Amino acid sequence: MNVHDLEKSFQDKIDREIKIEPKDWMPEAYRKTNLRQISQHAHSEIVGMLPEGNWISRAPSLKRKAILIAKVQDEAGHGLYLYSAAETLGTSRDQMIEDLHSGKAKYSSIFNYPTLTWADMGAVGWLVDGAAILNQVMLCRTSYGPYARAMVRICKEESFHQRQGFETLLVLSKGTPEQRAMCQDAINRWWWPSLMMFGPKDSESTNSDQSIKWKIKRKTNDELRQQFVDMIAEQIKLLGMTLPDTDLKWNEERKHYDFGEINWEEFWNVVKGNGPCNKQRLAARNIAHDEGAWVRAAALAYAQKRADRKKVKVA
Ligand code: BYC
Repeated sequence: MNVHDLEKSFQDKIDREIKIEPKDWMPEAYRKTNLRQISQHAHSEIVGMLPEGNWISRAPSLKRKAILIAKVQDEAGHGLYLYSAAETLGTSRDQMIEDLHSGKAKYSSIFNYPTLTWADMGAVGWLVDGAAILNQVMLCRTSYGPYARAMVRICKEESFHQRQGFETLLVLSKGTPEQRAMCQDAINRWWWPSLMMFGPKDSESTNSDQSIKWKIKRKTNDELRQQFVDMIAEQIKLLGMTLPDTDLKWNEERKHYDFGEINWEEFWNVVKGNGPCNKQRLAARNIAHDEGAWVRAAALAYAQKRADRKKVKVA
């Protein structure tokens, strides 16, 4: 088959909802787009452990601490499934990690904001994991098999994360005036950055058209963002709090909430590495990697020892 025929039968498979697997023929651009998105996603999970890890030692009770530790461990697991899925596209984990540590690779803008109070743990769970899960439910049906399968498991854990975030805020929303103020302040700070997680407007999104044709993405950035606004605008009523957007109102004609304009300058500034915590996040990852060198060396030495023992037994 020539390239044209290969491309035709590839698109035909996508159109018939047949998953693309690592050893199947795929256009180079499809491989690169998946690698870009999956590795960015993996990095987001790993960097995403930092803002929450910040509160493990200061959680207000043993129960909250245990829940937060479990959640942060889940994020580490998500990162590992995703690095494994990305490796099937022909790159090494070492290379991906090097790209993250050097600042070459992107990760979600949201993790470059600081977590200032305990209420931020609730807001991150409810809003950040809430935004992530909408995107990830769609990705359970993405066309690349290893990515779709990783997503199924991740979504199960992510929906627990969102509920625990909401419950944390619900408790604060019924607390003292100080706790209620802390809850509202966290919502105010995390609302707009959460909307930015879905990426630029469709008209500015460079990758969306092709990714939708290849069914890597099934919904556009704006469609998912609207779905998120509609969901949160209802859920916030249960908290008795408000969203920091005076333009937010139900539009009967559209059957959706209208909402205000996102500060895109802020978004691109954070994506380009100049957000409030970009430098701090990369420094923390680099330090953790350097300090973990002995663990990797020990694991490799142990694996070598086991392999040598096996060889002796076979001989
Ligand atoms: N931040 O053409 P577009 C989590 C970049 S973590 C930074 O629309 P695409 C969690 C984009 O990469 C969940 N960069 O791109 C963990 C592109 O640049 P390049 C993270 C962004 O890929 C711990 C350029 O802007 N989720 O759940 O079609 C604790 C143009 O954009 C962002 C995922 O990673 C951003 N927000 O669509 C708690 C989901 N947005 O690469 C929770 C997987 C855009 O061409 N990823 N850019 O140089 C996706 O679904 C898609 O990649 C996106 C962007 C929707 C994010």
